[in-house]
Amino acid sequence: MSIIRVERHAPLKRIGNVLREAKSVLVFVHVNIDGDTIGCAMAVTRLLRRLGKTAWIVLSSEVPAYLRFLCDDGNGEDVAAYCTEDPKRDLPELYADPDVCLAVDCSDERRFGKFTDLFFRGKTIAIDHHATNTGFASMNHVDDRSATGEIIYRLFRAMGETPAKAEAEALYTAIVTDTGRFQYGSVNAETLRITARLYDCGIDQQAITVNVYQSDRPEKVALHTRILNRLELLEGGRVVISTMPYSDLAETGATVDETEGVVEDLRNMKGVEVACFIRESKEGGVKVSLRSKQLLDVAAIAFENGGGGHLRASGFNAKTSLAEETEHMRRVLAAALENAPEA
Ligand SMILES: [Mn+2]
Repeated sequence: MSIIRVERHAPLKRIGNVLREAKSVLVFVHVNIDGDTIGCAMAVTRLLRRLGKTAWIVLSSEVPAYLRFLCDDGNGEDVAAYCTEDPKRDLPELYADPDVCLAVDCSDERRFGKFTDLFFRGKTIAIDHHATNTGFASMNHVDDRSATGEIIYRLFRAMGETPAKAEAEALYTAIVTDTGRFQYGSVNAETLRITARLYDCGIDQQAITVNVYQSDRPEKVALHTRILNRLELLEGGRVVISTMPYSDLAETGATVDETEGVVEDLRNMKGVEVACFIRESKEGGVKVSLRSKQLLDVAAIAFENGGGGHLRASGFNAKTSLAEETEHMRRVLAAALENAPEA
């Protein structure tokens, strides 16, 4: 009988030692890339290269336009200098035999998209903050913090490293995006202490704000206008649902990552407890995003439907049609509200 040892709370110091001993590291991000996953990946990749390692980020989906500045070394947004979408072609030796495969902000191995098999070729490490994390790596460090960016900062410190400016900016981006600009209940004094340390590293917070929050394309605004126009209030205004047929993208010229932020806008309405955004996928089927305000555990709802996430922010994919899933979610959310605790 073989014993597979899985560690859920591997100390960051030991993870740091494994990274220090490695010659090559592949860093894995989750599909539907957000600021936390790519911010962590860029911070750690920059650090590893600074320490003389070969380090690359494996992309299973595109880096959204608003996050590409993280790969800018003063010569433009050079994603290809840090990331590969085809490691077999671009990094044949590393593809065949990586020392370490490190996943950041990924709750399970399905989050790598098509690269699940590649991940398990190296010594596997996962650093994550999702309560629904399955402990899929051989060394896992799962900590219920506001952003995986907080944990990666702590990894730097455990390794005795102070983030360089670009590394600190990547970590700040991870934290500011995953906390909804420091608004979520997951934010605490430690989040702000770590953020203060990142300021001490010389980050250009204004430049990050412009890149992340003040660079929307007109096509994105047109897409959000459509989605918001389609919203439906249910359960006395406590539930809001909106949808996006895949054809919206071609008709507005927007890209799929430009749906970012719309479900939070839906939740912003007074009286809404839970917001649900359902979009058609290119491959068929739908992606459902859920955000709650104060009462509902949307991680549980997502988990029951094969997805995962956080107490107030979660999602899942389904093979249903847009109309079927909308009807399904009307029922699921009405029932969940009925069982929710009182405000
Ligand atoms: Mn995250």
